[in-house]
Amino acid sequence: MTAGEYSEKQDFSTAAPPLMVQQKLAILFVCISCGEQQQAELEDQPDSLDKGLDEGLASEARQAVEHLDRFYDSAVPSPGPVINPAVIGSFSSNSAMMQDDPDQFNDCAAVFKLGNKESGVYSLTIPDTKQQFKAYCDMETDGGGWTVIQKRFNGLVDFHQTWKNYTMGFGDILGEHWLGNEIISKLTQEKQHVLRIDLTDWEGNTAFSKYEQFSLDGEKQNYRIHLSSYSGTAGRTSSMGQPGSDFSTKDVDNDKCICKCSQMLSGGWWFDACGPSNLNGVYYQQGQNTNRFNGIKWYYWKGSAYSLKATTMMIRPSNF
Ligand SMILES: [Ca+2]
Repeated sequence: MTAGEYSEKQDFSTAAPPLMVQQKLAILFVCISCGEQQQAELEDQPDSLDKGLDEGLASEARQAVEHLDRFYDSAVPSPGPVINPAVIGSFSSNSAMMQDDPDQFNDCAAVFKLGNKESGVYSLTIPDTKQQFKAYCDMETDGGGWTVIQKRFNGLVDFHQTWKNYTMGFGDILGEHWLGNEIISKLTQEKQHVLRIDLTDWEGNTAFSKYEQFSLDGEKQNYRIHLSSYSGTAGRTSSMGQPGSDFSTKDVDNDKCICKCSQMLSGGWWFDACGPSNLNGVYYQQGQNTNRFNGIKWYYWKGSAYSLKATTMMIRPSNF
């Protein structure tokens, strides 16, 4: 044997079994599209399948992203104009405050109309009950009076929560949180509501999506979402997916896919199969936020692979 000659036999047995990766990819593809042709596409990817599990997972993400880009066919619009860059800053700097008589207020719109026009945490009462809850009121954006139902901006709260936790709400009311499906359902069944969604990307752009009619059914109907009259700057098309989608979490699968979208994409959401959005996905920090199919996604603004920096979902009665 001469110097430099390769003397060690390469051992391919240490690579992860291609079959395992292939099965994982197959599940992913079927999940996203509920179609059948993707299995054939998988078999055209022998290179990625042979590079082992880590490479396989990276490939999985890339493939999923590429597939979603084809699946939702319209081009991604350019980022909209800066709407209200102050919202996120004001949110985290406000201190909690309480009004004198919480029995009077079912929502932040009622608080606002009685003269409390400072954003912060207020104690409210679920309609037709004595049951109180705390909510963050945004009194500045788009005329104020908004009851915040979801907030993310720093990744400190885990949103991959159970059905029970999404029902009851979780997180820090002054930080990241989910208000709770039961409260949202009660509020939006009591009277007609508007839903507004404000989004911030990692380049400092903001955009919003707004629905003039929004309601959630009760738990027996899996907190099914109803939306109409879309407008806003976060895409010409709504990213909320199909109207009438049921809510799913990691432990309760109500989506229209043979897979479990919540387990695959993380977080609780109104997954379709699995749909063009998930504002409760994994929070990725700047620099880690691209090529992420399980991040905080709003497809028609930033595409399927981009995970957003900050989100706010908030509701207000239509007659405000
Ligand atoms: Ca399913």
